[in-house]
Amino acid sequence: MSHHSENTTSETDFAHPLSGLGWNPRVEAAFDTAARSSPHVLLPARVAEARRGAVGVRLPQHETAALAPGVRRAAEADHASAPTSGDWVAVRRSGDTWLVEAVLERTGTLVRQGVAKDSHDQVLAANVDAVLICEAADQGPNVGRLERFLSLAWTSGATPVVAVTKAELAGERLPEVVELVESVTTGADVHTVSAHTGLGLAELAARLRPGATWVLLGTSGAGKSSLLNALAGQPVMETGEIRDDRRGRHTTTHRQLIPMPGGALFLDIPGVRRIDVPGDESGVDRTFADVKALAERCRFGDCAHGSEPGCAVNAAVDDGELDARRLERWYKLRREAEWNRSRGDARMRAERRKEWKRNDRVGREAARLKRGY
Ligand SMILES: Nc1nc2c(ncn2[C@@H]2O[C@H](COP(=O)(O)OP(=O)(O)OP(=O)(O)O)[C@@H](O)[C@H]2O)c(=O)[nH]1
Ligand SMILES: [Mg+2]
Ligand SMILES: [Zn+2]
Repeated sequence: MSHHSENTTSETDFAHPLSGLGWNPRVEAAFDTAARSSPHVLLPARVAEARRGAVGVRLPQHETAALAPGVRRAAEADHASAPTSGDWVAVRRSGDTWLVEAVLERTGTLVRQGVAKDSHDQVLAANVDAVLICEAADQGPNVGRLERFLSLAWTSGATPVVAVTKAELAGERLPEVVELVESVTTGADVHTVSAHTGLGLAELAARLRPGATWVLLGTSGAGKSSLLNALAGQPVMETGEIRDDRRGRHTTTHRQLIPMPGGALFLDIPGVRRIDVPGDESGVDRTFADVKALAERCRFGDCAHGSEPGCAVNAAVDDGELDARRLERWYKLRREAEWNRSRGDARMRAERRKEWKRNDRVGREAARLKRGY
């Protein structure tokens, strides 16, 4: 590249080809580290869709990449390390296929905890800056669910933003719905939007910084894909009717990364019915920051908010300043987070034990071979 035209060439002419996918100095540094330690020529790419054993990447052109043996082994040992939507990866060309050689270090990871006995944590989205939680105005709102989504979002390290969707369907109830949503949304903004009438879209669009990655979180039928289409100004995702049997239809069946006209990126994911709070109380406490702040004003540092004198939490409930049900939900989610953490620890112990046994077997086998019988 010649430099004599410096005066007439703007900096953006030299923009990285991946800048439209959220490429930034942090990712660049992570990629350089991966590239230096590999004997191959590697290229950076972003995962748009994760499939079984392969990923759809953007380089920026769409390609399918298989997992290199090292990445595959790591993914088998720890499912959470498998490349997932939003991940930055280092790929290389091998014959006529692409191979993912490394998954670059993540920030802002939305993880759905697996609490069933043999389930694994599922990384829903990697490298997200903001989580847009969608709650339909005509179906509630369900504040308990919202608190769960908020807890998950806070734990991810990304910024939660709440969208009250399908606003026009709430009719006269809209102010009441929004007020209820706001009453459980501490420290996050609430946007009232309608994909059909266009209400609130400009305000929301104004928040979408170029290069920032947003993930949509909400139940099936909450209007996530419709909102995405409305923000994009054109159909980028399929949307669908909600089925009457209340099971939802899951119009969006796999996660997808969509670059938006203004330069932001959106990860549309299938609706989530139930969210277990992560085994990390910090997200829950952040969600209930208002209640936690009250608790810090109790007379006794170890106040259990029972019948202790000088309990600021109970005083707030008595004054009608704090909804007793919200307090109950805080306790419940904290207990659940604790329980999930212990489950996670137990699972990790069991996995480690399995690993030891395996190594032990391999060791015995090696010794047997050495002895020659
Ligand atoms: N009246 C009205 N209907 C809406 C609005 N937004 C979405 N809908 C409808 O709600 C239904 C579900 O919308 P989707 O965008 O497919 O919902 P989703 O959250 O992406 O659902 P999944 O992909 O299954 O997770 C569709 O019938 C939409 O037309 C809105 O602002 N107003
Ligand atoms: Mg959808
Ligand atoms: Zn107290």
